[in-house]
Amino acid sequence: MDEKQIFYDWWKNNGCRGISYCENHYDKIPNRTIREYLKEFNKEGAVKKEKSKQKIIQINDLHIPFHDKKTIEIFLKFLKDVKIDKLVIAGDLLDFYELSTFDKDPKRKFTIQDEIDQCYDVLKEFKKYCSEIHFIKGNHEDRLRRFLWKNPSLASIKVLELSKLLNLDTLGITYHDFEYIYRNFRFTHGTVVRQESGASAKAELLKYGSSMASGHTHRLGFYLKTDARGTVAAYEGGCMCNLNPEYIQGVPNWQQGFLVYNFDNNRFFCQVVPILEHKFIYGNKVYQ
Ligand SMILES: [Mn+2]
Repeated sequence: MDEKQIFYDWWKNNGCRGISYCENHYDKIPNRTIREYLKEFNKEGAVKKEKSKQKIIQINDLHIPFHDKKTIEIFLKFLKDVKIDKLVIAGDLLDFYELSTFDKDPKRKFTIQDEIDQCYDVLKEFKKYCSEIHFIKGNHEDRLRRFLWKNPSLASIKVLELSKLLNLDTLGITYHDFEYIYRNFRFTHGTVVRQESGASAKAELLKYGSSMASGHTHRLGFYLKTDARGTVAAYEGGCMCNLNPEYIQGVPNWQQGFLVYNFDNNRFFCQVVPILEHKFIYGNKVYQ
């Protein structure tokens, strides 16, 4: 492999300004060694030097304003205790109830702006304990796109873009439209729904073939598969929304919880943490 290829591969895994910038930059200084490039980029702050060990937490499906406030409160206590490198919010952070095509309870008092304001407050809390946050769009956030596509005369208005509405730039949160790929692992909201915990993870894994995690089903579970190439795994991240929302009759088969990943280079170890009746255990500590 030539020097340029090694550099591009390194950039793809570690870069944050995009390949085209790097290609230009590379050609301007063709006689330098990789080591010198890296030194230069680090000095400029263009590349964030990352430890091989990374602790990442995934949460999803808060469905603000239908979020479980007590659960979020307990989760914040945990975030305060545990030093993490990244927080991944894998979709359905807010509900966009008003934009749904389903019938709506006419007595409801929330407006879209209320949802957005509450969402901002929750994100600001998360930001206190984790400087790097990734937000991946879910099907509920996609209600905005669907609404705009039905009303295309509004669709070009920049302030109506999801990341603008949620003030993600101001908060310093990275937005992903569909998936966030990190060291061969894929975080996404998910599209597949099966009826049992772990079954959707299995279906997603068989569809995509590589290790991944999703939300979407509000169920917590995982599925592992080992063959001659090694072991791959898929996870379902549960939810942090109210388990008895006004729009569902009876008891939905949902579980609250979250996922804790310890990455060591390209290997990862994922712990599924269930939250049962506003209580969970991580390490030796009980959070409630
Ligand atoms: Mn959801």
